[in-house]
Amino acid sequence: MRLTRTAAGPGGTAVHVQGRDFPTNRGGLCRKGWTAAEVLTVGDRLTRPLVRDDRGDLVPTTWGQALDVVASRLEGLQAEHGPEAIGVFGGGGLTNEKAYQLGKFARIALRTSRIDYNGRFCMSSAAAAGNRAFGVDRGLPFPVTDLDDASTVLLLGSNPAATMPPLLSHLQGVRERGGLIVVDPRRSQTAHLTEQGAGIHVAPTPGTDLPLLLGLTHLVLAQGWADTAYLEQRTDPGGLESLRRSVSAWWPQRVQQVTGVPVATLTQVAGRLAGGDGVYVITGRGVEQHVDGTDTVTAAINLALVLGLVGRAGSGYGTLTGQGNGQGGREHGQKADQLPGYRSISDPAAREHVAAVWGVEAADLPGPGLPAVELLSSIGRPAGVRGLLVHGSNVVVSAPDAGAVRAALATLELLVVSDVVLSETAALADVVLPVTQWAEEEGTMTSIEGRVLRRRAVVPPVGEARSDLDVIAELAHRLGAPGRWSTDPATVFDELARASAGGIADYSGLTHALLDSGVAAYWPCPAEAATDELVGVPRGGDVVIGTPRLFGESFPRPGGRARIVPVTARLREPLGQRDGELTLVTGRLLEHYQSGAQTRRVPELLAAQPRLVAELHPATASRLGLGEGDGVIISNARGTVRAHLALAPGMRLDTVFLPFHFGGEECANLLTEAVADPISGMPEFKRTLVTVGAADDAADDPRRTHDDSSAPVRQEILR
Ligand SMILES: Nc1nc2c(c(=O)[nH]1)N[C@H]1C(S)=C(S)[C@@H](COP(=O)(O)OP(=O)(O)OC[C@H]3O[C@@H](n4cnc5c(=O)[nH]c(N)nc54)[C@H](O)[C@@H]3O)O[C@H]1N2
Ligand SMILES: Nc1nc2c(c(=O)[nH]1)N[C@H]1C(S)=C(S)[C@@H](COP(=O)(O)OP(=O)(O)OC[C@H]3O[C@@H](n4cnc5c(=O)[nH]c(N)nc54)[C@H](O)[C@@H]3O)O[C@H]1N2
Ligand SMILES: [Mo]
Repeated sequence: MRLTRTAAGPGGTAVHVQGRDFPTNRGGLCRKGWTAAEVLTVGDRLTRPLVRDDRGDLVPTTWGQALDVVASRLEGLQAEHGPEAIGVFGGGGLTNEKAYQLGKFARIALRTSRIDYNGRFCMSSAAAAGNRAFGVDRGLPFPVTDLDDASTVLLLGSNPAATMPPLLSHLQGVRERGGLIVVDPRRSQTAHLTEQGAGIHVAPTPGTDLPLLLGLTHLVLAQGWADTAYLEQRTDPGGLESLRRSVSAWWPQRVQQVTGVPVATLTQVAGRLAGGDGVYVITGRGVEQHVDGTDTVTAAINLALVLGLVGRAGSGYGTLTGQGNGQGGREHGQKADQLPGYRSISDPAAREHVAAVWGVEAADLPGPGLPAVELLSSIGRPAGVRGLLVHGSNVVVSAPDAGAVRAALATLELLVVSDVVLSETAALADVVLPVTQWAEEEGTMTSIEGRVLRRRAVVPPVGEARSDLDVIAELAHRLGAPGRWSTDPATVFDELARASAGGIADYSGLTHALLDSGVAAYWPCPAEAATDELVGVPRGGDVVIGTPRLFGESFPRPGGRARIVPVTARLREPLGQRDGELTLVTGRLLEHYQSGAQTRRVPELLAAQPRLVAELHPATASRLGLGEGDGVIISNARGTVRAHLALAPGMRLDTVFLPFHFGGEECANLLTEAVADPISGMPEFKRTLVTVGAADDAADDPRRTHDDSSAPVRQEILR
């Protein structure tokens, strides 16, 4: 069945969203996908540049004036305080072309090292763990369709029933075979489906996945289930011994004590993992967004390596990518420490190569900058940024300790936000630039499986909206930047491909034209792969080029072997809850996307989830004297959030769940702490201590339940 969805498009053009029959989604879309056309035409879509006037209002202006203001203030700030006074904040929703151009713009037009992006909140711990173990970070090193035949999947901290419904069809088989094991402190929709399918739901104390994984590895080793032949052949020498030492203290009873997971469950899970072919270990944000996220993912990888799963056909380790271009967004240089092609900005050879493509001297490229949390908290500090350009993130809602972020942004001397709507962050800006989005522009995105996909324009841009590529080029010209600044996505892609040549994420064999011809291209896809030695393996009618499966022969590390990095668990005081405190776990709802900037503007989605709902176990609620639907306040030293209560028997007694999709007083990140994993820079979104209590009556006033931060902007000027 082909379903069609229609929405009146800009200028009356109707945009139809149709589920394309594609190997990853098989014609299916999630609810956000079906309503995606409506995001193009939301009532308050930004259509003209806005500049803040003397009275503090954002008023419409021309592109020429807005860009002149931005360029002259950037120059002024840099003349006074040096290049590092300007920061750039990108997004994993940007196309590959935009992400590439933004990284280049920061380094050679602004000459600042201060660039990072929201992927730091999203993929960075799994990326860091993958890099150090395998020498490469590609979400799934195998096509997603490989999961169809799995016999056992250990899914750690991921809730695809809400966050990636099309993926569920690939887990359908393993679920029916009773082989799905979901690790999540709450009974998420995915955990619920798992239990229905006779799989296992493991509900550890939040933030104890690392000891849990060390405990599973301990059991595997103790039972003699390690694949020693694989370890000998495919991993660095000495790895097994160091691993054995690092897990030796994690005997099952101790793991039970720390994680709350019964010994019998641990034994059952370890047995399933070791029990045959078709075994996968997969991580999601639930285990990654912690101060020990990199080590936790490393422990998951070690478990997969000990079992000999990685690089063996029909088994493996992977992480489920987040945003639309979560994968491609982390390859082309918007990361603080990165140059295009997933190269390191600290590597002299990489600097030489990329500088040559950009037409500058390697010595002129800045070094590594600050990861997102540090970048934001540098604002207002002596060497901190004084001006910030934001492309594709709504940090006022999505960054940890959002109250402090809002206060810091207010002290900036210049905040420029390019967005499609007046997000909570854009509402604070000095200059707001209206940009084009998905169906209005050409470009490429890279999927969870490392497949490079073309995104095509089907409707003209709304109003005066322009691509981020135009914004970047116009500013680069005004700043007198060296190099070429094309606004044509195909030309930018060609340059990206050259810059990536020889890098880890090598796109040099690809062009828009080649991708348009319908090939299924997986990176690394070097020039040779696309021309002389094009390996045409038919798959679903497509020609496959590049590398659909990594690690079959070797790992891209010195010696070609994977590395077992022994990790240990610091005891993180799961018992640190004082009287009355609960652990706040945050996550996602099916109907909303991220900060909600887009989905809260789609009536169907807002109607389905209009306000912040806190989930609490009925026994905990009754202990606190609270009932279904009650107004509650959730607070800690950083902030206070208002929500309404839903009784959820699938919650642990010691936790409360909040989605982070709402702004204003309903913003879960008012409570989270700006602490980050020291290796990856990923913030601790999934474990925060809070107290929950009844709200006063005023909280039930419906007028208070929605963020109103865009109110100062006169609606008529947005037409
Ligand atoms: N509907 C919807 N879909 C989305 C998004 C969205 O905003 N809305 N965002 C996209 C993006 S950017 C991303 S990154 C992905 C994220 O996709 P997921 O990783 O599935 O997302 P989350 O809901 O953040 O977290 C998953 C689960 O982790 C659990 N969890 C919390 N703390 C812990 C813990 O300590 N240990 C364990 N084991 N689990 C824990 C939560 O209860 C939650 O059910 O989704 C993508 N898809
Ligand atoms: N408590 C808590 N907080 C979290 C998380 C969590 O699990 N718990 N998850 C984290 C994760 S995984 C993520 S990915 C972040 C995401 O959080 P954000 O970075 O805030 O992501 P979005 O809400 O998608 O914001 C993207 C913005 O870019 C705009 N936009 C869309 N397309 C374009 C474009 O082409 N160009 C430009 N310039 N703008 C565009 C959108 O309108 C929107 O305002 O949140 C993080 N925050
Ligand atoms: Mo994400």
